[in-house]
Amino acid sequence: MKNTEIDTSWTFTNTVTLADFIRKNELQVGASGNLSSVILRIALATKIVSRGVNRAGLASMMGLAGEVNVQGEEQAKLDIYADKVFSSTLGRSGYFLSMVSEEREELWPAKKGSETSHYVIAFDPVDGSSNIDVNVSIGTVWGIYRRISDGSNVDPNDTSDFLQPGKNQVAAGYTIYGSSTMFVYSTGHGTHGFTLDPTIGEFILTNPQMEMPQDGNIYSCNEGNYHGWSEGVKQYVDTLKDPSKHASGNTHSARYVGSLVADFHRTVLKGGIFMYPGDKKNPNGKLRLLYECAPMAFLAENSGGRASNGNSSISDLVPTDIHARTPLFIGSTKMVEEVEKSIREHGGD
Ligand code: P6P
Repeated sequence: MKNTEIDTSWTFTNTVTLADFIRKNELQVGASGNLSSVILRIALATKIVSRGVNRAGLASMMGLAGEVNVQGEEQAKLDIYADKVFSSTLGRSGYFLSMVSEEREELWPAKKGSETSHYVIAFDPVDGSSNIDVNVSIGTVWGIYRRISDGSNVDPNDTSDFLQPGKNQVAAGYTIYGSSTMFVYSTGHGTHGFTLDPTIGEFILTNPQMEMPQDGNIYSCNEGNYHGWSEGVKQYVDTLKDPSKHASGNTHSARYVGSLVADFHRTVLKGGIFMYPGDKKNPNGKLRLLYECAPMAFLAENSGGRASNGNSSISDLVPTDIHARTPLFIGSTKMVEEVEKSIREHGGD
């Protein structure tokens, strides 16, 4: 080989990294570049968490940390680890004024936040952490808003930056730590999925412009709560279990992982409906609006799906507090509309 030639055999063809894709999109939508840098920072944080998740068993990161979070839920060691990774990696970026985490009672100022920080971020560092010790997929969920406060200081009691409807998100996403680690996000221009190639440490574009099927035959809910559900929800689920009661006459399959990120990811790819309804004991259900339901609703809508609290769009709801809960019905538009109709006809509480 002449010494003027370079060996290009190592280059990959049709390999689009997250950074390539974000920069190309940024040019197309005339973005400032700040949001692009933020998303790449989030991707870095989830790569670090992914390494922790994959080594959990080896690094004695399994099991409970012996503490309880604001939700009254026992914290797993990975919850605390992931919360620290996110808060430090993103907090030092300078892009965020303040942050909210499922693992912390109050919002707190980002390390390098200032009046020049345009955004605030809410995240669930490890969703589904009860599945960690049994090696079932778990995930991180996040949503970003433009701040509406003047940014002069961060008062933990001033939650106005976070009490915005989900449709105000400038970006949202999740990372699923499963058989592979996938980064899925949207900035309002479609929902796109990337798979981590750990040999090069890059998220590679594998699912551009994800399109959720408009209808489906999979339903996902914890039927152990059936007797506490409203009549409308019960009647809808009954039609899914008995083809003679369903307008289509089709049979349906039940799939429930017990990790919102895993159940939602399957729903985006295969269609269907995920439901966490309210019940007699918890009328607002279990899932949190700000850092679980609103980001998933943003992603669902950007892939052609729908997300509802049973009566109205999740994306229109304004949280009453940073840890507010909401019933969630999310997935194929036709199926979400069916359950909304059943609730209207047979009662929703
Ligand atoms: P249940 C995990 O704890 C979580 O917050 C979501 O990831 C999941 O969808 C839901 O709770 C599962 O709740 O009551 O069915 O165990």
